[in-house]
Amino acid sequence: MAFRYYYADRVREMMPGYRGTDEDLQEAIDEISLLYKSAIRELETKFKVLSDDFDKRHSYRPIHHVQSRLKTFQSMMEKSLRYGIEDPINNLDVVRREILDIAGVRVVCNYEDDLHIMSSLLLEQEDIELIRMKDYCSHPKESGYRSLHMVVALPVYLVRGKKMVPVEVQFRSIAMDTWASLEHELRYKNREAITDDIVKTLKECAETLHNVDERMSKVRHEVLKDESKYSNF
Ligand code: 0O2
Repeated sequence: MAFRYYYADRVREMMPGYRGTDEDLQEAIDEISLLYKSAIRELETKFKVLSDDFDKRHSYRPIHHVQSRLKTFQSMMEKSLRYGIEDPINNLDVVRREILDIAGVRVVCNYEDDLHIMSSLLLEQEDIELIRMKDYCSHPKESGYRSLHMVVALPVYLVRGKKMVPVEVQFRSIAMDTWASLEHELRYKNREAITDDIVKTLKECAETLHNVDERMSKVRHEVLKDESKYSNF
């Protein structure tokens, strides 16, 4: 294997107390890496195919870009502890069952309409199993955050058969993504500097961008009104 997600000795330093051998730990880490990276690749391909087909049918690509990430081992362990999983390093099977965003795919669409179309097209696929959905588009978070989150399980075919792997998919419009990326960066840079006034301003910016999203959608429908392009996708 040319490049490893994590080496067992590094993980031992980070999370002392693993009871098995280094080989056992490396095997468990490599399995996580293979399964979740493969599930991400499968999903990315699905979105590429949908985008190509949409372009073929409508000369339009609803997806602006797709971003993917595998959670760092440290972040996986920290979240496990926050979720009350005891001794996560010795209970990696429980971590894999409970932590549903080890693999994450973010689908940034041009308009809000597009993200609903793309999420419906994904859910229609018969190998996709919806585990849960959080609709922060209809019900934004207190911070102003908007996005459609779903956790789906999809099959990854290995030498020894099929494994269903959960992936968190976040669907956003460009405007939603602009706000979330900047806000995330600001929070990450200096958490202490985020005063109540800043929180309020950020929330107002989210509202402004939502307003822009709605107005741009209206303009788009005006421009395309004679074409009924997207009525049946
Ligand atoms: P990263 O690196 O983006 O993944 P759950 O996972 O559902 O058990 P959680 O973590 O509360 O519990 O889920 P939630 O709030 O539905 O989704 C978490 C992810 O959504 C975050 O991941 C962000 O990507 C995004 N998110 C949620 N709220 C906000 C927000 O107010 N601002 C921004 N910018 N993003 C938000 P992580 O864990 O931050 O990391």
